[in-house]
Amino acid sequence: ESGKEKWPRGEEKVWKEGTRGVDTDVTSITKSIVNHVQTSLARQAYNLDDLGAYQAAALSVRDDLIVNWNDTQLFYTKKAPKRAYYLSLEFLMGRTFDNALLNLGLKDQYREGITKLGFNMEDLLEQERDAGLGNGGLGRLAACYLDSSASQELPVWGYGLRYKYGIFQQHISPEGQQLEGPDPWLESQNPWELPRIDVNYEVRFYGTAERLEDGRAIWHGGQEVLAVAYDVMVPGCYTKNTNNLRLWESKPKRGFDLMSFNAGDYEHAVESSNSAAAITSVLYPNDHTTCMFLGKELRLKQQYFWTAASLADIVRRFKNIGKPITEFPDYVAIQLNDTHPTLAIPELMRILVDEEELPWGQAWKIVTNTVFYTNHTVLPEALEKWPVPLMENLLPRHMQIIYDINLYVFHCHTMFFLQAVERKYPGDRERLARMSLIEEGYPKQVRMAHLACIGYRKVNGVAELHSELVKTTILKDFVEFEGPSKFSNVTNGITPRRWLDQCNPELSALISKTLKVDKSVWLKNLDMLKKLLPFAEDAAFRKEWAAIKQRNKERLAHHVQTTLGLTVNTNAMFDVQIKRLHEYKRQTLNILGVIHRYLALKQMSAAERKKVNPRVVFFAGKAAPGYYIAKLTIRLIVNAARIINADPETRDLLTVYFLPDYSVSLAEVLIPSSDISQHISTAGTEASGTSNMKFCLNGGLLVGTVDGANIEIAEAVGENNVFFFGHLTPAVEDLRYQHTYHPVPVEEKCPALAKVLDAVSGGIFGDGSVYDPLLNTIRQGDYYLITEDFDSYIGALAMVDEAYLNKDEWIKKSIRTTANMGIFSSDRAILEYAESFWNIEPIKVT
Ligand code: B1N
Repeated sequence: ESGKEKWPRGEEKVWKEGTRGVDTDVTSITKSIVNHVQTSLARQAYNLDDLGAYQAAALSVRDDLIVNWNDTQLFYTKKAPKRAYYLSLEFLMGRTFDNALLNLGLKDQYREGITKLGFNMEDLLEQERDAGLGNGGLGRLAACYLDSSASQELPVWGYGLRYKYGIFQQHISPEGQQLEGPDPWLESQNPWELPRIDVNYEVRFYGTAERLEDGRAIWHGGQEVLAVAYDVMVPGCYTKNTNNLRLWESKPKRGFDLMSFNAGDYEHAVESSNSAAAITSVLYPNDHTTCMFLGKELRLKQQYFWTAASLADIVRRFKNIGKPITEFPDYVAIQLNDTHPTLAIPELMRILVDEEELPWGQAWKIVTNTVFYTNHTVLPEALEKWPVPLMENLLPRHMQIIYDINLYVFHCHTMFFLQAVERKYPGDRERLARMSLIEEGYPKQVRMAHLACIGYRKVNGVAELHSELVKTTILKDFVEFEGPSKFSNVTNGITPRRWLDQCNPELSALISKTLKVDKSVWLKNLDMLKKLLPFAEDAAFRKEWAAIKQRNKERLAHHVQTTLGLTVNTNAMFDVQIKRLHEYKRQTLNILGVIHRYLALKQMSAAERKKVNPRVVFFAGKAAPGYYIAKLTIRLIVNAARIINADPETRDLLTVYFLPDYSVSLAEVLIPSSDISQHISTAGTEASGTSNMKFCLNGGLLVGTVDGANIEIAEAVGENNVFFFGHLTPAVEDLRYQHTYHPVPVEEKCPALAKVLDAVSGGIFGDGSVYDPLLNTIRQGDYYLITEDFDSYIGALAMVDEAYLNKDEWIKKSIRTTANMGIFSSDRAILEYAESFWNIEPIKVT
């Protein structure tokens, strides 16, 4: 990578002749596949199954990716542009094969070649396992940003962890309980990564930190673990630029502890090697629930292991350019995806002060000019805090540095942090305590968001409302202290490659045909979708549009039939809510609404039922394994579905499905089939949401609260094309206060909801008492305000029914929605980061 060596060795002509390009004709492709069958897989035509054929085809595509990847990295090294690094504990990549083929523009050729070899493209695509290295939106956002960085030719690398087990597999027991199984995604070999055994760093834990006279310290003793790099190629769309996602795997520094081994202490020898390997063995399956990490040393170990290895790698690459360390911020920008990598601040300080021997003030200036922080949630339970005793034990030097930052770091390079606060607000002890990096208590805790907020150059939220809330709630004191200029917004985005072209190829083709523009153009300039607007008035176009939606519904029905053996009514409206199970996301509101509908249908005469719109409701999503109420919600959905779907009086008009094991790949089938999708969080709780954008891009209409990116979507597509309901953010605090101090029984507040709750308690879906803990969250306290929003929710769904009766108008709404979604491309978002934060520019590999 250094690019300094003389090359090539030997005869340049011989090297040139041997250099491989990217094969684009069908014959070269089939040759390459057969070659991989024979040599890489050591198999033969007569015993090749779909899995083998997939692997051979994947290896063939991988050869092309490697060529582009290599050229890109060499080009970057030579040009030495400023680079940005995206540090994220989660990258929810999903499958790679289809995406790579589309981005390389080789899908048709591969399809032809694969057919000639006697296989079916769709079957091979199904062989690939999802890379599920994330929980939900935050991890998928990181994956979309990588796709956009490469597609927009920006020099951006991702850094993450190579978990041996990704997000757990979800099974649903016959009683409706979620059961978790491991996700051994690396069981069959992964063609999309390149092991880089030679790229490795030692990472230290525990031990002691000895302060020296000159302000430096020496950290020694403890345990050393090896971080080994695995590189995942990230191809841009219709460009040679292929970026890198570097994932770290932990390994024992030596195979095992030889001393103990020789002394006959085999157990101790193996134990220490196991504890090193454990660091990257599994993704933590909790999102938003930091309380579930509390005191989890392994999670803190993951965070440090990953930040330390990534920073060592970044610093080494910078040093290869040969510039003085003071110019670090001119060549490097580091974006921290939430507070998970906040240890980057004390770690970079440690490198600069202890190893590079810079004075503290100069080091601090470098750090605060390099690092940027994105906040993804204002939920108080999600704010990371680490117990001081745990930190002191695991990372003694970093704890010293954090204390130093708190007390001695001059803010704005002139004063100590707390001293500066004290001076600005004399005598305001409360404020001082609120703002300190250390929260008093037993034990004391380090507040990672505060550390992030003083160590970073810019702080941003992920949608307009959320960025405002960050400034007025969790970081209010900091905004008052420093002024608002450091705080800004970049509204999230999604990649139209995966979330339109790949998951909805027919719609993509219709768009290209209608706009008379090749998809390689509009997929990278998504605002061009606006040109679809006039076609909403074109009856023939509407017919094609509707037919594609219908075929996507049938594709989903086929999927449900083959995986679950259930027959879905494709003449019904498809109503979808797919996301992590969480009280704030209010899947409970949805299922209670479904039950309300069911009870209403039961009351109707046969004649009345004839006028009702058939509806199929889909749910999918995982619950954190320790999140009892979320798991109970799944149980209610599954058992309600069982009874409702079996009722001969209503089943033509209402059915409910909980699709197990939600994943990126399942989302790709669900999203293009939706007529409506639900994004119904309590106002002020969903930072942005990104699946809302995916549904709307595919012409599904949005039912939602005035929250997160829903607001900006409505602004873009027109409020008459979305179905809003519920209280607004400013009302939430007041309502919660009333619920706590002046509670009114549900029967009075919302009789319609009370009936539904009584039906569930009464046992129409089996033993009603099972659901008491869930129903009591509504009856008492109702923190997420289901009683407050229920009536307007039911009202919104009634408006949906009415609107759906006029099919022509409905399709127009659908077309207009898609046409106006251009600004939610992650290309727009990543260019905002590049221009206003990182100060990096596109650089086209030639
Ligand atoms: O990040 C997404 C947003 O679109 C969602 O609204 C937001 O809920 C999500 C701790 C999180 N916020 N916080 C997390 C994930 C894992 C974890 O360990 C917190 N995820 C979000 C993208 O901006």
